[in-house]
Amino acid sequence: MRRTQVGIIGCGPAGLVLARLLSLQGIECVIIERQTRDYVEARIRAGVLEQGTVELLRQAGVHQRMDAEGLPHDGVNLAFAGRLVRIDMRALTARGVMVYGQTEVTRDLIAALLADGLDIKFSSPAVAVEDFDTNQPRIIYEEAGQRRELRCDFVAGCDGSHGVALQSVPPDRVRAYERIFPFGWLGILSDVPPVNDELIYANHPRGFALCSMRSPTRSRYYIQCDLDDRVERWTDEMFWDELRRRLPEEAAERLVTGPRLEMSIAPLRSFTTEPLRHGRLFLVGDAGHIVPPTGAKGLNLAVSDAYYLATALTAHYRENREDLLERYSETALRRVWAATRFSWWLTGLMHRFGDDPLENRLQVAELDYLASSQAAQTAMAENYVGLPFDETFT
Ligand code: RFL
Ligand code: PHB
Repeated sequence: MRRTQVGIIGCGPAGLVLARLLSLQGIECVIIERQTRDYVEARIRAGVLEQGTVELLRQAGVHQRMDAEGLPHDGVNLAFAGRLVRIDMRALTARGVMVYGQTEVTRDLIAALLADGLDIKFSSPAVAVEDFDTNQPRIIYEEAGQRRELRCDFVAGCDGSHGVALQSVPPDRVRAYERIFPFGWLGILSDVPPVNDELIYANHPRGFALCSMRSPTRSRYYIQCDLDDRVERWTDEMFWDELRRRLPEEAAERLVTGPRLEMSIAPLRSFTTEPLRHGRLFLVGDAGHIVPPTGAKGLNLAVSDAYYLATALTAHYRENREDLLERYSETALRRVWAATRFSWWLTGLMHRFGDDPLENRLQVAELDYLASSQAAQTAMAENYVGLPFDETFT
């Protein structure tokens, strides 16, 4: 049976950042990942890094490609009622965001960890976490069809929204808060230049639209769709036509279209579990909470959770301290709830919820206020660039 200090389930941003921060402190860990390396490195997901995430990746020494290829953004745009309003994040908060795909962050971290000799067991699904109320929790997993065990000091459940870490906890010890939004996002990735050099979030009576990007030659666009919609129903042409209709005229005229590299539908869901710690099992990232993608918080929360847990584990191994491990759940959750509130607010402001035209008038009234109020813009900008990490957590 294999032994390690910290057993990490999941090779997404949460597991990878945690492993990197622990390795830099000389704390031994092993990652157990269900999928192959190719699969993990090809997954297309989030695209916007908060300033705190960028700074953390720099401190972790995985920033070379991000700083060379990422696109720093100082502003973000809101389109509504034929208008386009720019929120100048830099002027309002002295901070910004970086557009650099989650796919690239994942690749950079995997390369750095493997170069350091970290053991990542790909194609090895975890099936359960056991004995987490003792000092010797175990991850039960499969490797090449064989049942195996990893004995650990601590287990980090970084296994995403349907992971086994949370499922291993008896339901009566978990409090869950869930909201399923009555729509999804249909997304396209295409090698065409982005319609705008900054993101545009568009409120339109036909439904929400988002213009994002991965590089100066690769665009990522989303349109709100019904929950029961299917990708097979959409040709590329239909997608571009619908997107164009939801954008302000000046942007619609500039839109360059092309064939899809990928098209997929993501449902919008908010889900938070409390607490994020069960004995020696810690939930990190999507394993403990999901936010709707409006506001681009999911990946950034995975990173801040990983930062807090790495800090707490370092204090445990270096200084024999338990206080930060005890504060992990409460500290991480405060940031999670702040981002959940922001994502819920922006989702509510920008999407079509039903047929009642009153709703869109109220949304436009709020957007109008936002356009005219520096206080309202500052509040939005502070949340968009990312709220600060808790500085007392040291
Ligand atoms: P991840 O990235 O889902 O990684 C979890 C990892 O755990 C593995 N795993 C297991 N491994 C071993 N044994 C098991 N039993 C396992 N079960 C699962 C999985 O294969 C995976 O490698 O979670 P993490 O690290 O917490 O990171 C969170 C972010 O990935 C997530 O918040 C965002 O990507 C959410 N999200 C988006 N966020 C945005 O801000 N903007 C977006 O546009 C956006 N698009 C998305 C998304 C999430 C999606 N999911 C989860 C389906 C699009 C999709 C499709
Ligand atoms: C993306 O580029 O995929 C993206 C950007 C901003 C969001 C969500 C997704 O709010």
